[in-house]
Amino acid sequence: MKYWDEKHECMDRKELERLQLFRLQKTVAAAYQSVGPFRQKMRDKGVLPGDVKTLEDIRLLPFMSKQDLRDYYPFALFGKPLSEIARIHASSGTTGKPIVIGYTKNDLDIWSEVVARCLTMVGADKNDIIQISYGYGLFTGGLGLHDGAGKIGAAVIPASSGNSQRQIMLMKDLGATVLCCTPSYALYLSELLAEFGVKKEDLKLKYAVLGAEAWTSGMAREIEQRLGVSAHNIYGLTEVIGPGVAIECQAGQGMHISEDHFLVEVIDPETEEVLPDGMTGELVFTCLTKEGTPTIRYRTRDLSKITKEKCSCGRTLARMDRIMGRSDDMLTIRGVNVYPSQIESVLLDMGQTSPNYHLVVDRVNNLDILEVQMEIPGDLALDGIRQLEALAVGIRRKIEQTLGISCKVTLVEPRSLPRSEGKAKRVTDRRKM
Ligand code: DLL
Repeated sequence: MKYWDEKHECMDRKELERLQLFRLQKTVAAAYQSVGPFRQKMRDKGVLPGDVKTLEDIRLLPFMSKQDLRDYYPFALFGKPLSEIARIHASSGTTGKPIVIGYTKNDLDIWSEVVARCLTMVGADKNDIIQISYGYGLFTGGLGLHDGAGKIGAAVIPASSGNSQRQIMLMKDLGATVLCCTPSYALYLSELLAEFGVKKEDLKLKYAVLGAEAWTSGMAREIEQRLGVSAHNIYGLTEVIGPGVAIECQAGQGMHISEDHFLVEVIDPETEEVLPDGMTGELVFTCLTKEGTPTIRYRTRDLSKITKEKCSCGRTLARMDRIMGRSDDMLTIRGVNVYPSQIESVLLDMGQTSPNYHLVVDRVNNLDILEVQMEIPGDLALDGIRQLEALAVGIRRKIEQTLGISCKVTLVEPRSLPRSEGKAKRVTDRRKM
């Protein structure tokens, strides 16, 4: 099957926009009525739900941020009474209380629908065996993929994250054809496979559905090669719904956003001005059908750009680029803005380097210092000191050329950097400690 929901995935854009406007007006009116803090923000701006007459009028509405979800923790932004809430998910921030999102039964149905769309876009169907190695629990990855995989009728292996040895046993013995996990975990599993002497030919994997953290196309190619899969980038966030907001189809030219449910804008994070298609900025999402926690103009902090050109796969849904970083992950090192993904790209472009790295930023004598710790590729002999030195110098030069900042490159032993079963932690910023 090529499409899960051809009507909405291939809709004429004018028709799609009419549907979006209808749903937007309904969502804004409902939120105005049921969510006190939203009503107050609208009043502060002097806007009424009836002022939204065109899609552009969304610009009249206030933004919503993670801070709002913290300020009104746990339930004040819910749009329905608790008796109508069927599930609660949460996303933990770096500090303090998590943010909490409530889903009605209807929200859960829509979520499984969009994830079913995503899995179909990748090429999966009811004949597949889908191993879900995202964490099950408050994190949306496990249960989000689970319900969508169930909807397409596939056989689901709810492995959850962790216990990597067992993951490999399940994958091999049960003949999983689709692996869902974070890209860094997929890479780690590929290392373990090599260690246990399991070849990709011993597995039945065809597709990997990877997301929840930033990763580069270089890393995607590496995973494809190691696992013998086609790797697809899946995007989403708890505040919007969870995984399934967007995914790469088989054409691999960006991630299709399910725009009949999620209206996207790209803004300049500084001025908050809406940017034209094709320009990089912060993604802002409005959920057009979600009722448990109405989400209007949510500022994601994720940086990307979008195109509305029809894709060669036949879908008219807008496509977003791979996330290049988060505005709050951006490191400012001696005044230069640096995203971890830029360094990842440099490392992978060098060909012979392993994609396991960690960045340490510190301040010594009032000067910012960047250290790039990178594992020595397994195929380089540890005693080949000259070779190692040349590699370190090569990487340092390349980073300096690309980013315009100097750095120290430290090569560490293979497999010595911490591995993650969920989202990888790539940066230690000692300046903030
Ligand atoms: O990570 C939902 C998810 C689960 C997405 C499984 C994909 C697969 P949160 O924990 O709320 O939700 O984190 C959301 O993760 O704002 C991005 O910064 C980042 N993120 C998610 N997907 C991608 C991706 C889930 N494909 C935050 N590429 C988002 C880059 C991603 N970053």
